[in-house]
Amino acid sequence: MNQNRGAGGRGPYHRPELLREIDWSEKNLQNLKRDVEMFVPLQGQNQFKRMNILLLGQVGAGKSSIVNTITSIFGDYASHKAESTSSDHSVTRVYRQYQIRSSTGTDLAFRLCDTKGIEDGETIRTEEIQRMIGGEKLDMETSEPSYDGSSRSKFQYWKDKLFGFARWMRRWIFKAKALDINMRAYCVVYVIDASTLHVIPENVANYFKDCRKLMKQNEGIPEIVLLTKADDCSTEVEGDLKAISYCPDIKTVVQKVMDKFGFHANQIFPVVNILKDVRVRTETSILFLMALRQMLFEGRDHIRELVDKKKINIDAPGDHIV
Ligand SMILES: Nc1nc2c(ncn2[C@@H]2O[C@H](COP(=O)(O)OP(=O)(O)O)[C@@H](O)[C@H]2O)c(=O)[nH]1
Ligand SMILES: [Mg+2]
Repeated sequence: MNQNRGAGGRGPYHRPELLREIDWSEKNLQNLKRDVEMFVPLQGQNQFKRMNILLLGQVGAGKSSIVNTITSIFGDYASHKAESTSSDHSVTRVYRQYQIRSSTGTDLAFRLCDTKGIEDGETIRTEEIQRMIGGEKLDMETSEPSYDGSSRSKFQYWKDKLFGFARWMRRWIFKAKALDINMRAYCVVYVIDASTLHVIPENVANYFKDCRKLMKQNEGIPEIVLLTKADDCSTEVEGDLKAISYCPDIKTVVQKVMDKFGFHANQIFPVVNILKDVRVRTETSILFLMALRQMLFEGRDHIRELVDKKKINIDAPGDHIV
């Protein structure tokens, strides 16, 4: 019998091409969880406590929900620690780092850094993104994105210069190099709403392009895309999460992200966040853990490269762990 023909042999049968081969078994879930729980940023170097993962994207794309989903996967209950919003205005007002813990309460070796996100019509200066990558603690309280040159007043310009100089002095005085290594981001995640990609505002698209350039300039920080709300752009996925690996609608969105922003397919992970669920479903966990493992492993390779190139000094005197 011809394998390429559908039931009844009425015409050619095309099995939808898989986006990514996914093993949905409980065993795979346990393996993925173990890989993430055992992760250390740099083997044999306990100065390196945590690897920071920076979440960037539009307000409402699902960044805070991602923090909640990942917290829930390890906590074995649905957590809503990171405040998620249903309006167009962000409730994540500042840059916030979330320490993820296992169900036994031990700190895992990575942190998710939730950002306010870009709003429709807003322009974020690249210096602001650069500071987010650097994870400067000072900015945690003040990382409200600012507007670019055209709308910046002279006063704002000199104020920024003064604060920049103060930050430089602080670093120089306190030799806070180790603060930097534990605060910096070693992987960046672009959070994109799959259901509204076709109407993504121009400023948001430009923001992603600027970010990509900046990551290249920063020794090629690894980049991953989390394509959220896959359930909102495909009824098939809404009914059965497993359809995410072959559904043509999802494949189309992935292709669009590749074309628009120049990502490779293996950098893009379609996901669905937990929203009202009481427990995290196995399929949800597998999708997120696959993405998370990729972020951690790529981040670790990046850290090794930085150490080899002497771009970070893990033995700097005066180091202190954050
Ligand atoms: N259907 C669906 N809704 C989602 C998903 N992720 C987030 N949302 C909803 O999108 C809205 C914005 O989410 P939020 O996490 O606050 O976005 P943030 O502004 O990027 O932090 C909230 O109403 C969420 O419930 C998802 O995967 N599927
Ligand atoms: Mg948020």
